[in-house]
Amino acid sequence: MLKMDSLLARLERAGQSHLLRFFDELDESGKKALLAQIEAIDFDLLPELIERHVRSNAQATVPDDLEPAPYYARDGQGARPWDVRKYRSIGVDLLEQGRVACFTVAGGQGSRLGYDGPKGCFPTGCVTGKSLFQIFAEKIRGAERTFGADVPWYIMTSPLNHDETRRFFARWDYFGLDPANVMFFMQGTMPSLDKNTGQILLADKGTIATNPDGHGGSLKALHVSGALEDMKQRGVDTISYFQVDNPNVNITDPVFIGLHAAAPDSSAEMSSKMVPKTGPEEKVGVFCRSGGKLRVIEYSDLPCELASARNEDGSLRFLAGSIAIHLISVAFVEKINSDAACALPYHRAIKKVPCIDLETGRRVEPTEPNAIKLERFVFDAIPFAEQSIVLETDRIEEFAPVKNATGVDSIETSHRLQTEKAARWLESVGVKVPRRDDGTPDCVLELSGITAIEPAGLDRASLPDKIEPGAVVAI
Ligand code: UD2
Repeated sequence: MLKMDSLLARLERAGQSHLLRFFDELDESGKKALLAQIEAIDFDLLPELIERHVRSNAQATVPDDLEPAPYYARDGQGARPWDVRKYRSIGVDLLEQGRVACFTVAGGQGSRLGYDGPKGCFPTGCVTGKSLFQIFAEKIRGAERTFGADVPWYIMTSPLNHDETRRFFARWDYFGLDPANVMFFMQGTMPSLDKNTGQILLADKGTIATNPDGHGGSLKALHVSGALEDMKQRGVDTISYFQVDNPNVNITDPVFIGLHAAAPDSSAEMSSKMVPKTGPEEKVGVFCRSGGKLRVIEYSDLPCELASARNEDGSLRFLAGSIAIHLISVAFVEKINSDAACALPYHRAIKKVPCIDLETGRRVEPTEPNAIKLERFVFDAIPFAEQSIVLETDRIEEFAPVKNATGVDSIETSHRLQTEKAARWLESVGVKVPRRDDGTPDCVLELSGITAIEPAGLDRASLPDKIEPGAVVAI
């Protein structure tokens, strides 16, 4: 009873006592479940978050000293030349020693694609329709063969898709990977808040409405799930982080790994890849510098005049687009988890969240956005690194995201980019690929990671001499 009284007092202090409004209507197990959910909420932090993100709706401000971030040009040339071969060989060594793990943030659903299921299960291969998970699994198999070492794979799910993701892997026999090397864990959640009052919404009388806490939650989830400990036991010290929506990503890039580990201006804590933005309006964060630190400003927070500012040669001043590919050291994730000064900020998004009307007790399906979701972004960890570097990569080689049902970043654009990448790789070893007048391949091509993880890994003898116009080929 005492416990109940103190809980009620805590809720009242936080302005959240409505969470117990229907408590007496719940059966014993329902009561227990609700109390457990309430206990999991950080009531020390919540009032400040509500003040900042609901009451005052503080707009993100960009620092006055914001300037474009320097980056390593991918060919080793540019403002600061570097020895691509040297860093590649450092990266190869680390891969051969089994010190690199893959990490996919896969908490999202395919809803923007009109797909009802975990995004990683979405059929994406442009010829075979392989799922995103299968595409990554085959790259891991190719990497394990190439480097002669295990590449453990950690997959962060969310409560929305954890069980379904695990069932999918079991149904597909882990796509040929050793199940002992594939680990799943769930990300955390945050309570969803009423956008006018800041009150936590109830999904039903005994359940708090929650949302996944953003991919930034992955740094905490790696720790609390035991994944970090598992990595250490395996001798892994470097995490190759990528999003579930990008089938073209090079998940074990020796050059990037070597540069991250050994570049003179890298503290080997958190490094990133960039592609030059296609234009001011492209929806990717931008690498910037301020106060001597590298950071990403999300596209929605970058003022228009900065997003569209140009250099004398006409190029975008803030050119370096973040494609959410990072290398993160195990030690850095530990630092983020143990040092309170490294807490990642929350960002707000306004969404429609079905909830219980507190007056009537009936469930409401909102027609307008009614809720604030609070999320953390992984790139907000970058300024906590002592020194962080950015490596330029080629858009076609590494960025073919599947985000929307049609238009930009859709399955159609991804298929085109997958084909172009495969065409380039085949041409690099002398296979003739038919091209249209505008230069685009006159065929559909898909290359599995099992076949090769880089052009040099292609076995010329097992490839055809040429691809026929209009052919649809998976290799
Ligand atoms: C993200 C980046 C953007 C750019 C772009 C490249 C943010 C805020 N923006 O935009 O700057 O780099 O990607 O493609 O990150 N996820 C979880 N749990 C969550 C939320 C997201 O696992 O709680 C995963 C999700 O499954 C996906 C990834 O994070 O793999 C990206 O999430 P998104 O689709 O919300 O990000 P997007 O495309 O708006």
